[in-house]
This record gives sequence, C-alpha cells and structure tokens, in this order.
Amino acid sequence: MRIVDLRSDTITRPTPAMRRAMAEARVGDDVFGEDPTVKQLEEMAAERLDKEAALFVASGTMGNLVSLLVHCHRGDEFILGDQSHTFFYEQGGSAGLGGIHPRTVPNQPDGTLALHNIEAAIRPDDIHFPRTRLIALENTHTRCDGSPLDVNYMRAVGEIARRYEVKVHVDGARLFNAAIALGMEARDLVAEADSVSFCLSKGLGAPVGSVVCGTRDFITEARRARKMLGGGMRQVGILAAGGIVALTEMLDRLAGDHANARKLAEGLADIDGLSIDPERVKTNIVYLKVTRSGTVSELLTEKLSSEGVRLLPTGPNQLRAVTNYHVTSDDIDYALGVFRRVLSSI
Ligand code: TLP
Repeated sequence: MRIVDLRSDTITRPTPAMRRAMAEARVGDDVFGEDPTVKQLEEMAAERLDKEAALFVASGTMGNLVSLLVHCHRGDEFILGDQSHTFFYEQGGSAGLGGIHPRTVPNQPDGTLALHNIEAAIRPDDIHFPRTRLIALENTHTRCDGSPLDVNYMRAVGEIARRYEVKVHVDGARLFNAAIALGMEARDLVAEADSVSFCLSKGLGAPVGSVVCGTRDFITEARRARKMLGGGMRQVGILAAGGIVALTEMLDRLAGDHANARKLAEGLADIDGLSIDPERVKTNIVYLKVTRSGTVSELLTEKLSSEGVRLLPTGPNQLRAVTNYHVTSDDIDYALGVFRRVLSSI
C-alpha cells in the first residue's frame, strides 16, 4: 500500500548520504572531548547561528531542559507560552528536574507572546516572588500552525529582556523552517537570543539529535547539565555525522516542504466537512478542523490510515499534518484523493 506519512517530520529516516557518513565517521570519547566529528558538528552549528559555542544533545527536549537548567536555579521562574512545546509536551521537566517555576503567558495565534503580557509577567524584586530569569520563545511555533516568529518580534523581546536583565532562550526545533519561510538567515533571527536549541532530527532528516548554541560560558555549563541528565555520550560522532550532512545538504529543501504544506492546505480547504485557512500555513505544519457532526478526528484518522495516509489527531475535532522529506507533491495529490474518498463515505 502507498504510505503518505504526515504525522510529523520526526519520522524522517536518514538519507543514503547520512548513512554513509555515519558508517565512516571518525569517533572518540566525547565525554573526554575527543570525538572529532562531534566537535566538527558543534563548530558548524555555532558558526551558522553566529554564537560562540555549541553542544550536541540527544533531543530537542534535552536541549531545552539543559538550557533552562543553566539559565535558572531552583525556585527561579521563566516565562513561556501556554501553547509552547516546553510547557505542553516536555513532562514539566523544568519543575520536575530543575525546581524551575514555569510562568505561562497566552500564545497569540501567530505563536508570539504579546509584549505587554511578557512585561507584566516579569516579577518585581519582592521577597514574595520568585525571580524571573528567562523568557522562552518557540520558533517556528508547533501548536500555532508552525508559525515563524519574525525578526522584529524577536528583537522586541530581546529589548525587553535586556531592559529587565533576563535571558532569552529560543526553542528553535524548526528554526531553519522559520528562516526559510521568512527569507532570511537563521543567525539573524536569533541574534538577540542567549541560547538556541535546534533539531537535526525533524525536517533536516538526521536520525537523532539537537544542538544548543550560546556563549562559551553558557555551553561550558550546559555540558555539565547534559552530563547530570545522563546525556554525556561516548563515540557519538556516529550520530553527529548524520547531523553534519543534515546541516550541509538538507536546509534548502525545507522550502519544498512548505510548498507541499500549502498545497495540502489549499486542497483540504475545498473538501466538504473540513475547515482550514490555507493562509495560516507558512511552514510545514497544517492543522485542520473536522466540521462534519459526528466525524471525530480519531475516526477520520483511522480511516485515512487504513488507506495509507497518516495524520496525528490533536484534539476531538482537530488533525495535524506535517510535510517532510519523504512526502512529494504527488503524495499530496494522493492524500487529497484519499481525504475526498474517505469523507464522502462517512
Ligand atoms: N515535537 C514533536 C512532538 O513532540 C509534538 C512533533 O512531532 O512536532 N520543541 C518543539 C517546538 C518540538 O516541536 C519538539 C518535538 C521538541 C521541542 C522536542 O524534540 P524531541 O522530540 O527531539 O525531544
């Protein structure tokens, strides 16, 4: 059966070039700082984002947690969106493992936090309050239609952070999707950020890993935090080699994922029983609402899946599709055909 897997861009399997690079990678013990391939990846990443240093970590979740542990101490507070991945999907690791208090501010539909809400959430110096240490942004914003946060907004948040002497962390799991959608360099988008975590294992197709970037001092501390979490890995150049190929060969192709997502959204908008505004689709993530009464997302997902089209139910009447390396423009036509057939039969 033909399979069009739109559940996530995390499902991407390594390219032949990645597998070759991984098989041939020069390795050493990275906890001793002796893995040349990891060092190469970290240097490449730091250079690309114009930060002093970088650290290879096991996942996006670990990249965010390590960053939070460095910026905040126990009892400190950080500000983040109520729809952010860190708040929603990371098991409350900041509190569970770091004793760090999350202070949520509503995400706007475009993934931003209103500037006045950020300012209002920063605690004054008062013995009753925790200390605000950090503002955490997500770019692109997964639960807000994969929206890219533009550079003016990123600068405005940086300005607030400097004024109140707090830090900025960017969960840039899909930072390069944002940069491509906005037609700019990723480094310019995160110029104001004290730390950035980006994923190699999503649209860029590497099998494992994320990279955290920041100042040399920040990365020294992040390396300690990673070790504390059990994330000190040994001959991990095997994995970093896939990441190097991802950064070298897989960035430009993200534009194709965005075009496919827009095409999917436009096609879905014409199908009776679904509701979607294609204008909201700016990167590779498409959310659609099921409007037909009685057609709940789980059932629709099941029916689509039985015809090879895989999506993720994200609410009682909501589904998510994420275009990725394995999905072609032709696959989008096929998926739209399956949608039409399934919806006309239920
Ligand atoms: N997102 C996954 C799921 O966990 C929802 C997905 O399929 O979109 N930050 C952001 C913005 C993310 O979207 C994700 C993963 C992460 C962090 C965590 O990355 P991993 O899965 O590597 O820990």
